[in-house]
Amino acid sequence: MDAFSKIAEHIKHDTHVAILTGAGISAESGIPTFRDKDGIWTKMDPNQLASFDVFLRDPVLVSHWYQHRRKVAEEHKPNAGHLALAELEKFCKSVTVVTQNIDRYHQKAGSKNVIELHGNIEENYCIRCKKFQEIPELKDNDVPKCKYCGDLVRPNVVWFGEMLPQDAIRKASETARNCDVFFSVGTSTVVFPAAQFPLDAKNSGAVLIEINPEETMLTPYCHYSVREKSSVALTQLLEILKKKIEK
Ligand code: BV8
Ligand code: ZN
Repeated sequence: MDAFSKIAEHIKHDTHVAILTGAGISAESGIPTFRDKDGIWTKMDPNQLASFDVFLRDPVLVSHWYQHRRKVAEEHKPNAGHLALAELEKFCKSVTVVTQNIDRYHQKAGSKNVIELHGNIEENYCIRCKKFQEIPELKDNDVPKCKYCGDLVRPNVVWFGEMLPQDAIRKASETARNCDVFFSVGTSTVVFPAAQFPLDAKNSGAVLIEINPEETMLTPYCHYSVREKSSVALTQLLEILKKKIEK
């Protein structure tokens, strides 16, 4: 029996499934990952750009960088991997997507239960009065200024050194501790605290499954680690679950 058939055996109508996703699940939508060879914005190192200090030092660079990523997310769309996770909800008791991604593709694909650990690229708020607001198209050296107090407006994402939203952490921890099956899909598992959730799930007795073309630090801890692209693996898994139902 191949890995997918074995994995499908763990997914029944009363199973609680959790999935941690990273940039890899959006790679096949045409959204570059962070740490793979085909860099995100040619020479820009996203990890250097994902920080409040850099934003304060160079608000033009960071604001235009996020505007560029927002445009990329708008110009592309969820792929078969996102759609398969949304469809998975039909085959088990609950599906909770815990994503590190900010593109909102899981919601666009129809997943109903999504926890955004690192915020999202659509919303923006003022660094001083914290008011959320739309920002205009930035040109040349424009920076987004608050329409209420005039200070800088930033993307609603979690940068390095910043706390994750308390609510997201609480819900993700609860999900990891109470699920029966935990998938880690398309993430290098180097960023914490996100990378802790698969281990918490396993320590709470869940079956831990990884889907990634490469090995990661999590691989040795997994019950199953499938060297495959997420769209291929998740579509294949759904096909098996559909056949199981037809029997
Ligand atoms: C915090 C912003 C504390 C939004 C991001 C030393 C040790 C441990 C931890 C730390 C440390 N030093 C510092 C830390 C903490 C730090 C951290 O973890 N650093 C790491 C780099 C060492 N974490 C933090 O700072 C976090 N905050 O800890 O706060 C605190 C406490 C009290 C008070 C104040 C603060 C904040 C972390 C969030 C940072 N923000 N993004 C944005 O711009 O997007 S993180 C960034 O990395 C993205 O969000 C991304 O999602 C995340 C993880 O990357 P991945 O998604 O995994 O993407 P990656 O490119 O790495 O991997 C892609 C994978 O996909 C690969 O494995 C590839 O093989 C695979 N793949 C490719 N194609 C496919 C595929 N898989 C499937 N199918 C395919 N087709
Ligand atoms: Zn303001």
